[in-house]
Order: sequence, then structure tokens, then C-alpha cells
Amino acid sequence: VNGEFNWDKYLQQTGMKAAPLECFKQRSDVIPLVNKFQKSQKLETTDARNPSAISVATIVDMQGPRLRLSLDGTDGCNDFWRLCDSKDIFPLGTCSAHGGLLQPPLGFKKNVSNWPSFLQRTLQGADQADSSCFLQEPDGPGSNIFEIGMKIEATDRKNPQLICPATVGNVERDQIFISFDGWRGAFDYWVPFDSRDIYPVGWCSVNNHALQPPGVKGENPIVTDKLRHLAEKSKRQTRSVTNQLEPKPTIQKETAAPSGPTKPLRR
Ligand code: MLZ
Repeated sequence: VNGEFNWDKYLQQTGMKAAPLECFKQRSDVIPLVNKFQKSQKLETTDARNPSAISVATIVDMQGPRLRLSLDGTDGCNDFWRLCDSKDIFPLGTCSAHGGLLQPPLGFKKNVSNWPSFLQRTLQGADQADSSCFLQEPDGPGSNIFEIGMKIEATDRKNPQLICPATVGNVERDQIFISFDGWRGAFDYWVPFDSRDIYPVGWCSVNNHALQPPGVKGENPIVTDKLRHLAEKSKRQTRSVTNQLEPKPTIQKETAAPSGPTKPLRR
């Protein structure tokens, strides 16, 4: 699925570490999410651009456990992706069961006064996603334990169909800065540590989702120096750990008792 890109090799080459699973809301790096949804099914979802409103959407594409949703009544320019265990998607009928009203989406093509009749038509005989498709969103980790320099997989928010290798470029309270490997910073963004747009290394491969290879525009200038420093530090740590594993010499060089004659050798 991931074509040429090989995380193991890449981590080795760069001397960097993958962020541990405990950092993520998306912990499943070994168990794939089961996506039982099908294209063209309808569901209810919060509007990505207006999260207080719930609208009707159609699944227009899928990649692994991700669904591309198009809000009914819009032109598709503001489609967005959700995981099949997102807490922001619901079976049809959920809104009214809770006494709510489905809202016309931002970008509704018609006059808002046409919404009730449009809604009725769009729901009539709709191919609806069964409630068994909707999975429970996992609990997030309680706190931000990401560290600068950790490698992750992240959604490219400018091309949200893409997931790309990235580096934690900075950490600030509950936010982390996503820095895409091999791009110059135009795609980078801050995100809460429990975001659904970041995944552990290996997530794409396990979940049958394409992973883009890193760009070829060199290292990210924002993090380059920090990362170089961290890479050096982690190499040094690895070395000193290795040293500790080797049997310690019983006699240190500087304090070593002379093994030869007690008097210094004359040269
Ligand atoms: N073809 C597009 C995709 C960029 C993807 C970057 N992802 C971090 C471009 O070159 O702009």
C-alpha cells in the first residue's frame, strides 16, 4: 500500500524516533479499524466549517477507515474526511431523535427557504448507513506527551485526502506543531495532541491507507536545527546505553594502577 516509502529505513537513516502509541488518540497501529460503510450511503454529520450545525452528508469516497463526506445540497468544494469511528457522524434520524433539526449546510446551493423540501427529497429512499457501521471514538490520552522530533503520520489539511510523514516540530501546552517532512512549511499546522488528524507511524499501512513519501524540498527549515541537535543527542544516548551494556572495565584508564614497573618508564 505504501509503495516505496519504508518507515524503518527512514527512521534509521534520519536517526529519529517514532512517537510512541501512548501519545495518540488513534492507538491502533496493529488492529485496523473496521470500515463497514459504503460509498453513496447517507449519514448525519457536524458541518466541518460550522461544527454547531448538523447536516446530511453522502459518502462520496473512502480510503481505509476514512470517509469523504459531501454535505447534501452543496457543490462538493467543501467535502471533508472523517474516520469511521468519529464522534461527529451519526445514523440518519439521530438529530430528530434528540429533538434537533437538521440544518442547511454552509454553501447550500439553494435559497434557505427551500431547505425543508430539499431535505425531504434528499432523505426519501436514501441509502442510509446502518447504525452498526458507527464505531465508538477512542478515549484520548489524558495529556500531551509528544516531544519535539518525534515522527508521526499526519493529514495534509490542504490536501486532506493525503496522509504524509511528519515531525513534531514544537510542543506548547496541549498543542503540537506538525511539520511535514521534505516540504518547506507551507503545509504545517498546530493541532491539539488528541487530534484525529495525526496517527502513529505504521497506521496507514495497517489501515490500508496510502501514505505519501516525504517531499524532496529538503528538510523543514523551521525544525532543522532543533532536529539535528535532537538526532545527535539521541545518537549519543544510544551510544552510552550500548556502553553500559558492555562489561565495564574493572580498572579505569586514568586511575589504573600501573601494571608494569612501579617507576615510570624512561624513554
Ligand atoms: N501536489 C501537491 C501536493 C503536496 C503535498 C504535500 N503534503 C505535505 C503540491 O505539490 O503542492
